[in-house]
Amino acid sequence: MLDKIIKEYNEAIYDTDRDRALMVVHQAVEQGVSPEDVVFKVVLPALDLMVKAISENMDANLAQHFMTAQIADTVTAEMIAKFKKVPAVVGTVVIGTAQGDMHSLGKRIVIGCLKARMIDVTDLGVNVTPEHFVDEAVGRKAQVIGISAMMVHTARGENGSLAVRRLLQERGLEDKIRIIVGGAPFRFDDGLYRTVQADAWASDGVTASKVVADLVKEVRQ
Ligand code: B12
Repeated sequence: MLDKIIKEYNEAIYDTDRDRALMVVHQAVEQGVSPEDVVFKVVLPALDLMVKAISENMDANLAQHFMTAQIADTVTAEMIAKFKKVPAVVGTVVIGTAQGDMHSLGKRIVIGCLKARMIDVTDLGVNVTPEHFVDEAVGRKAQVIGISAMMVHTARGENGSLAVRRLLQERGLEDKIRIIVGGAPFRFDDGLYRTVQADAWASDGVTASKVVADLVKEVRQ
């Protein structure tokens, strides 16, 4: 039965048909599939598959990628409320687009993926100042600051990750908060994250959720 549900769910998200995807999971639960299986055997593998389709053979487009993450976010939130044992939150992240940068689509995909992996995320929006990143991270006891930058000058510039790093140093927060960056410039130069003094980078939302989980562990050790 699970194979049929996986197939129907994957078809629905490839068609960017949110209603059909939700109907598939609702029917699955009515037929006795556990909410845990819906999340771990249907929704998360579907996210992995979409990223694979995008990155390896381009057999998917941005709308499909975007909707997969948004649907995963919705379904996961709904299913977690029905879990027998509420899963522990993996970690807390504040994420935003660097100052001067208004691009938001990639960040929204990342947020959907993080939430689907039980990571608590606050979206700080676009054009976020370094001070706001750090103040919000401290206020929300976040272990990770996520900075999205889609343009070369906002990725490399003085108001993005470099400034956030400087503030963390000045405020003595470097052992409590890690920085992860992402966006097109980091995909073109996989060493750029070091240049801008971030702790890590990720090429997509699914990878980001795994890297964030590792960063949270580092901070908690
Ligand atoms: C859509 C788009 C826009 C839209 C943005 C709409 C929106 N709400 O986001 C609009 C039209 C508003 C726009 C405006 C501009 N844009 Co524009 N835009 C793009 C475009 C075509 C796609 C970007 C996108 O959404 N990609 C899809 C998403 C899914 O991919 P992604 O962002 O890379 O995100 C993935 C990963 O990078 C990663 N990721 C993303 N963020 C994060 C964060 C973290 C923490 C992690 C771990 C991972 C991660 O995960 C995501 C999911 O897989 C790109 C070209 C391109 N192909 O990249 C140009 C592009 C980024 N834009 C560009 C430019 C120049 C501009 C403008 C200056 C144009 C102008 N003259 O006005 C303005 C800038 C305004 C501003 N101050 O920001 C240039 C940048 C050039 C450069 N090298 O710096 C590009 C590269 C186009 C080009 N070839 O010239 N843009």
